[in-house]
Amino acid sequence: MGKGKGKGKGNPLFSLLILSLLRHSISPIAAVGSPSPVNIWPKPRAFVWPVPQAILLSPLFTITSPTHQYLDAAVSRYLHQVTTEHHHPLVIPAVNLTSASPLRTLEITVNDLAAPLHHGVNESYILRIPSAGPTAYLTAFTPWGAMRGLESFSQLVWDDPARVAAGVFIWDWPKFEHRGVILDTSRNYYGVDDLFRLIGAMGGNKLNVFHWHITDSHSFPLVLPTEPELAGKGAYGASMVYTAEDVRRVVEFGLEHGVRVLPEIDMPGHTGSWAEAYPEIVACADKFWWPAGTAWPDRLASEPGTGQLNPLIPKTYEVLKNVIRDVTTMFPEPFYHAGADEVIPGCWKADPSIQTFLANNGTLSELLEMFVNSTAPYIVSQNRTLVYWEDVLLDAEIKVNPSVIPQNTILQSWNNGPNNTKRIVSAGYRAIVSSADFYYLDCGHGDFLGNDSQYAQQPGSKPGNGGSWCGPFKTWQTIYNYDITYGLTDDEAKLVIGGEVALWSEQADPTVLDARIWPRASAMAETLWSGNRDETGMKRYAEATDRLNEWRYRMVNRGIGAEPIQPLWCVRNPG
Ligand code: CP6
Repeated sequence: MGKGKGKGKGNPLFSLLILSLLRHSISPIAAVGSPSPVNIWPKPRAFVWPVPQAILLSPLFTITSPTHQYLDAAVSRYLHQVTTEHHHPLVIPAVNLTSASPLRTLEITVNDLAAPLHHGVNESYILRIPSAGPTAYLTAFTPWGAMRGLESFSQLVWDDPARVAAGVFIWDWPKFEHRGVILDTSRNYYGVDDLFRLIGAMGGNKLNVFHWHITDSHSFPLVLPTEPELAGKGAYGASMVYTAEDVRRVVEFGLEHGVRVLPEIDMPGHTGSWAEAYPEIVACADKFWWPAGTAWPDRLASEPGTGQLNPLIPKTYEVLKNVIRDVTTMFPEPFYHAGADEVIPGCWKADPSIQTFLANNGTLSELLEMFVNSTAPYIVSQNRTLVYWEDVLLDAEIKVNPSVIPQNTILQSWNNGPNNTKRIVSAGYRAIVSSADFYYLDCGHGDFLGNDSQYAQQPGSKPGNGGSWCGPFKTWQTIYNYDITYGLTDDEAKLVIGGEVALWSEQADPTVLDARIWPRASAMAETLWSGNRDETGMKRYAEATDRLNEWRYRMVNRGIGAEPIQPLWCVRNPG
């Protein structure tokens, strides 16, 4: 692989000039003459291909780029991919080869090599593949934008010998800055290889945040240097853990794919697993605390005893200080997700010390407020931006006074029925949208025995035990159609930084990981990158079907077990 600086095209003023000219000359969603299935998923903002044709990749094809630790890794990977992938489109594109000699070089220019992979980093790129001439050009402001452009280039390559769409001009940038996937590694364990496969596929879909829901009530798989007992006793087993070295490798892998790794240590609820090491700081960790014969409440994940940290005990904060310090040391990511979802009244009420507090006119909300007040400032002091689940502000029963939540905190909505995203942004907070009605990938797989279930009424049936109650299954179309800023004013919509699909793992583990996530997460990826509407403002999902199907086959060829979205027959019998 050759290295070298591009010439004049590295000049930021030159790029700015192009950008501003383009801004006024083409419609951002114009896609001229793009015959399916020459396809980029997610669809670029501007894709101009006036005369569809292709050019062979030279056997000596190479990619040149400025030296950068992570971009170098991406360049090697993409060079290997485009020269060996030999993707055979389901429908052979009716595109002639140009008579020009093969493409020799993709020349990458980056304006700001020092830009860190942080929230809001510029991910735009311009890709030009001429119809003649030995060189194609990829220009980006940052290495992360260059990675997005490399992915687009790779998706324009097909066949053996490899050829690439030629006479193409692409200018592309994301609609939403935060585009993520949540994976829960507590209910079931996933190996580091599974996480790599997930992060790799995320990069391919231009998703940029891996929200790692590491710990929960069921297991505590993260080995912390100063609190090793939490995993030592709380993990499923000595081999079912993530060491500091594992985390380092996951974070590095993310950087090589333009994916941030955002850790969540859920608290004060969802902490039953902490009681294996520290029973004294966890309320209701006893498996049998729930009153015999009563139904589990809705919205409670199926679990042994949720466990909630006891805010009244000083030892709680001694442990937490170590946990938070260790996590911020292991994860360089400037966002820190501190959970705060689903704090259950019955759990705290079952604890004797808390009963005394309540008997003296204390309230459950005051307890949560005490907890947030004693932890949030410490997280902020570690130079982190806090992320919490919406419950901390919006729960019907246990919520804090907004004054204890720093104003730059980001709140993640998941109960979108009452339009909680609107409530979050009208309180002035930024929001990440993970509506269970659209973005929960585990839905439709659970033991659905809630009160509204047909089975609940039958004699002898057990009360619902939670699991994933959020059926039905969310189809890719449901996900694709969803507008995360629906019902918001323009000003409110500006506070929505993006969305995350979630795979909760009560009924998922590595055997089903790929198929539960892909290609449904791809549907969100396109909606958040370039939207779900065509140039006329209509939802483009009929047109998206063929492209998603093609992209799904390409993912499968890349080793991702994405599930099928239609029978092959549809491709053989188009129209
Ligand atoms: N675990 C945690 C969960 C869920 C949440 N938090 C969850 C709740 C309802 C459904 C699916 C998942 N399993 N820690 C809510 C944010 Cl339907």
